[in-house]
Amino acid sequence: SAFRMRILQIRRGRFLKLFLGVVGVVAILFLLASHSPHAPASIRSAGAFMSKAKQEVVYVADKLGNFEPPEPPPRNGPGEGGKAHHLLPNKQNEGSQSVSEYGINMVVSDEIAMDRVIPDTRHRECKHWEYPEDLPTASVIIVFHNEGFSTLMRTVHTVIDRSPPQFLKEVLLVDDFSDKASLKEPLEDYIARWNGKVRLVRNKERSGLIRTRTTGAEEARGEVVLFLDAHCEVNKNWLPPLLAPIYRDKHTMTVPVIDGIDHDSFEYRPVYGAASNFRGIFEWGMLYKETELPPEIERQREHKSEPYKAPTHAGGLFAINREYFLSLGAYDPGLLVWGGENFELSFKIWQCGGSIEWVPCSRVGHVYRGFMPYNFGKLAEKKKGPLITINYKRVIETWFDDKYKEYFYTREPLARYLDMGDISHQLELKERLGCKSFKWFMDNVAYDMLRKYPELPPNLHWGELWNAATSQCLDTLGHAAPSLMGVAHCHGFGNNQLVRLNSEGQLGIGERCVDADGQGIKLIFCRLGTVDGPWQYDEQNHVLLHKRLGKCAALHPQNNQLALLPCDPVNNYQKWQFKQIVPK
Ligand code: LR7
Ligand code: MN
Repeated sequence: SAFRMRILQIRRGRFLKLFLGVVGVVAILFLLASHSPHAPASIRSAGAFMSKAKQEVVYVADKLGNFEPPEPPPRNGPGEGGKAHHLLPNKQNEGSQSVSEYGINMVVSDEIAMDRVIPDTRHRECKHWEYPEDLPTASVIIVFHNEGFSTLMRTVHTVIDRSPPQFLKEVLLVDDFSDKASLKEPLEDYIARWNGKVRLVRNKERSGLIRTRTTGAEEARGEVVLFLDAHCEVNKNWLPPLLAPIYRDKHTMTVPVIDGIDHDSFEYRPVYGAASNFRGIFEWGMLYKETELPPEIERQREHKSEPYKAPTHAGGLFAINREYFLSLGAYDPGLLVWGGENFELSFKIWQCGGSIEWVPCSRVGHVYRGFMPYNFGKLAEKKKGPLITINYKRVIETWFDDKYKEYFYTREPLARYLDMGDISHQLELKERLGCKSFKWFMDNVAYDMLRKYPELPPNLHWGELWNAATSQCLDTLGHAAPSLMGVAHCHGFGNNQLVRLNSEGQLGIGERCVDADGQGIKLIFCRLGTVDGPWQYDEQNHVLLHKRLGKCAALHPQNNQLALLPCDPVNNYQKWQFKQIVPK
């Protein structure tokens, strides 16, 4: 039946294309005839198509359905239509306070309806797709720690309102040991309105989002587990398109396309246009990135709106067969709190025989916060930064081949010294499941990533870049690129002072690069697809030469600003040394 469904979808597809062409011609003729800027005829034609298409589908199989809901009537009110909402002056203070507490303007959220209408951001083809009537049921799992009440509840409302009830087994809320009063009895009272369709379980201690998701999957009763962050609004007919690829193949994980919701105004806006398709990748420091679907893949697709394979995903929003997820060991239980779990699951799925598909016809809004409003609790004796890097290290040590591990340590040299704990169980699992190499993954799945993030040449030097005249260190000063670099007291923690010079002359700090021009020495975006740079370090004289401009990196004695000056190897203001950073 899986095979049949694919045929059906393809047939539907051809029909759709033909139809869209016909509609186009009809609409143009109509426009020519009526000179009307609006074209009601095309809408009527669409209706005709729907019934015609249904006959066609009924003829082929009686198992497909179109779950498209009726158009909601437009409404007026705060945030309706996905528009930005702004507070009256007397509420603005309270609003800003809530932003510092939640990373989200909860006063704005409180004024917006739970079921506000949001724009349908999907490709126009999407409303014509049909899906099996007997899709698997889903448990929508929302883990939360100290989230705002109305954003959490809006997530639940939209799931209940915009999912065909026969496919929604339950909404499972898993409380990761929140301490806010609003999330105690008030939450229990509120969800009672859904008569058990919304369930709540609570951790007895803080477990972090990764372990809490695993708990949710164990607890869930649906055939598919579908994870959402606690500050989402699912969009029109979001659920069937996520379930259909899993129906076809249980080893497929599906990912909706994420739209943005502004943390301050709640404006709902797509990150990408309806016809542009992106997919998840990463750079060698394991920062998550997205890149346009490679043209050679796009060309092979019949429809802009059909699902496509992707190397990885952002982490928060995805669906997977529950048994399959658990058979993969769910998430590595050694991963702590936040970060890297998206890669762990992605590599595991791909390398061990499954696949990941992004689904353009499933759209979900997510509130992007400017900062993380919570700390990592007792789980993190270490600071957040190292903890996330420890997660990355566990993941790459488990799933990368040696050659690729080296790229991670080149980009993140201090990670070599971090204690990642015991990964023997992960390696056993990889062995037991007979998983493929990382090279296989790179060659077959993530190959286009190298076009942006090529394999890295080794570092010749790395550490703090110490100036002999002032004993200060090169520092980004916490500014985002593009910006002027400065110097500051050497603190030994790395971070904004951890500088790497590779064998191709590229000077890097984190994922950014250092270059210079007449204005000074700058932190810039590295040129995608390249790993080279203009710098050369002279180990005898300790000068840092900018080869292209033929000058040396110098500190101005007067104003302590950085500049390129004619090289003067006896001038201490031009002498730099890479000093080893001792991991703390
Ligand atoms: O200790 C915690 N316990 C929790 O239950 C910390 C957090 N959480 C909850 C939290 O309440 C929220 O519901 O976990 C969920 C995710 O936490 P966020 O919203 O603070 O994470 P994020 O949106 O900043 O980060 C992204 O990366 C994370 C890495 O571990 C998770 O995978 C998030 O789910 C993920 N979010 C998305 O993918 C949404 C799209 C954003 C992008 C890119
Ligand atoms: Mn989030």
